[in-house]
Amino acid sequence: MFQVTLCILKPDIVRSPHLFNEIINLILQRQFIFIKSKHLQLNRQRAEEFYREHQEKFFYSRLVHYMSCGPISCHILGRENAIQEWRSMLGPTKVYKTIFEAANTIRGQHGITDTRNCAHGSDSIEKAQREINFFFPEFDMKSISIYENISANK
Ligand code: DGI
Repeated sequence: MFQVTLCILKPDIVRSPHLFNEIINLILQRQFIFIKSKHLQLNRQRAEEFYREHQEKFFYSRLVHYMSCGPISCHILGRENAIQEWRSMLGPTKVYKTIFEAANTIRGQHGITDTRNCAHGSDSIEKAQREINFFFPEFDMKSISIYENISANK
């Protein structure tokens, strides 16, 4: 099934043009299409809102600090099974786990710590909708079929 997902390249990636280009190329090689892209910097309040499901967790404060410490790059990605495909390219949330099971993933290659894990991907259809709406409120989910056709003709 054709799906859309939210991809965020976090501050450590955006501040390195070399890594940024490398990851964009990897995404293109895996047959994703870039439907919309935005560079922006979250303020603390917006970062808190994006991660509010984690507000009771011990890492919340450092997560919010990290996500608002510099520009991030947000993308709506589309392809067949986009949510799971992008998550599997990303690798596990916790970077230490990549040492054993997923060294050859984006987090395995470029994640620095569990907080600074370099990139984000939505983990369900509902989350993808909420997260896309958070960064791209102007995006009409009903327009997805247009991108499905573009993707099919690639
Ligand atoms: O969807 P994910 O980003 O893979 O994972 P998530 O929604 O459970 O967590 C959101 C972010 O919070 C994650 O990308 C990094 C951070 N995080 C999650 N678990 C931990 C964590 N940070 C630290 N330091 N320790 C954790 O156990």
